[in-house]
Amino acid sequence: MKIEQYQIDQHNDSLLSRHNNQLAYTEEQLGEQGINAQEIVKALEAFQVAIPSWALGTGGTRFGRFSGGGEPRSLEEKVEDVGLLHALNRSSGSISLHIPWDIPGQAESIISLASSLNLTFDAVNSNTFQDQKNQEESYKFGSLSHVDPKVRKQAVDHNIEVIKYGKDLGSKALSIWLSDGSCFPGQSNFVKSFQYTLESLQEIYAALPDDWKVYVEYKAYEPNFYSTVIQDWGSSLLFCQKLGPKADVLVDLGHHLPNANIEQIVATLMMEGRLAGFHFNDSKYGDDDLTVGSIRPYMLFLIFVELVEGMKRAGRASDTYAWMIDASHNVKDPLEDLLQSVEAILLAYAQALMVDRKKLELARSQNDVVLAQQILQNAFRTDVRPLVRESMRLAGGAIDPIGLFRNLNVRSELMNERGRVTVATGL
Ligand code: PSV
Ligand code: MN
Ligand code: MN
Repeated sequence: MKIEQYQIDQHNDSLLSRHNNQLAYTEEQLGEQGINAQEIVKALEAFQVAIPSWALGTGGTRFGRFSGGGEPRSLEEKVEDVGLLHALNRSSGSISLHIPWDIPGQAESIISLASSLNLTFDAVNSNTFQDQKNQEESYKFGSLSHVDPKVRKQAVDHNIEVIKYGKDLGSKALSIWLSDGSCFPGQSNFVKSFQYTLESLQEIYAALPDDWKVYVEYKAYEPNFYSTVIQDWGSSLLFCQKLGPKADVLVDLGHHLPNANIEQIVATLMMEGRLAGFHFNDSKYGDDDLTVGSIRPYMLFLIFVELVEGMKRAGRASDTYAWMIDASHNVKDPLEDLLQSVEAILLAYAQALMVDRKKLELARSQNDVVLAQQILQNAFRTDVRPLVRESMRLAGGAIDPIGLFRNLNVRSELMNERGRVTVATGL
């Protein structure tokens, strides 16, 4: 299944006059506030969000998995699915692989498939949170932090192998998320676990190519429920600082204790120049991996307010950070879900770009709390959907990606091609 440009153009033609009216109204509204809407549209066009290979199938919970039809059965089909997303929204131009869920056979043929769909390979992820068939040592009691050096070595070697796969594909970063920790008090020695992990990470760091980065992801709990070795941004930052300049902290929105002020964490990491990027998702309770913006869109906006400010302060373009979605669940079509997530990210970004920074700083300097809140909420309460649609249209994508996905019956086409009962590899 491939979406042709003429199908996108036809779809856009049918929506164009309505879209233009809405866009003109938004431009006028922004213009009255001295904001150049076209500059925001340009910034949106440049913002690319990577798609994780494991979000393309219906997700599971530990209670069960209700597979949808037409899910990708191979790495090639996963790349094709991301190609469909990118054709529709032009904002999902890369795929992130998880090894060994995805094993690229012939790097050249997978690269040529990806580039025919205008895709590149984002960070590669290692997996030492599950045992694989024929694996000698078990990760039941940890991997990089394990008390047994043989297990640590196996986990280090796996990460080095993942770097090799990534090198062949043109990736430039390794993402590490460890489930290491303990389920009960007394089970592990916090300090030894940290030090073993640091030694292991140092070996992996030494194997990084010069132009690579390692992203260190933290998570408060799960699957370990008493302690996690890299439990929060502070621990992650500490590891990164000890490792060196090629290590940065990766923030996954679902990996915090309830009510954590994530926007403040982001501001601090950016101040220190140690933010790698994001795993976007949303949650009500824990690492729920729900659609971005579905539960707490205001928090997402506040995070983007900090991201925009941090990027400006550092003089860094948005494409120098790693933006990715890390979400999947049981009840929606995974491709529609990803389109919704990308749209939510771009909406929050557009709103954050609208914030009048000068006025905000002035209000802050005068302790005008009411005005400061108003400035933020004025942006948050502006309907910027026409700007996001325009950025996709200008880039060659669809004005209404989900609408077109449905009009073209993409899911039933995929079911015809791949079968009704398919289960994508991954969690
Ligand atoms: C763990 O919860 C996580 O967020 C990590 O990024 C993993 O790599 C990914 O989900 C898949 O399990
Ligand atoms: Mn994650
Ligand atoms: Mn997670």
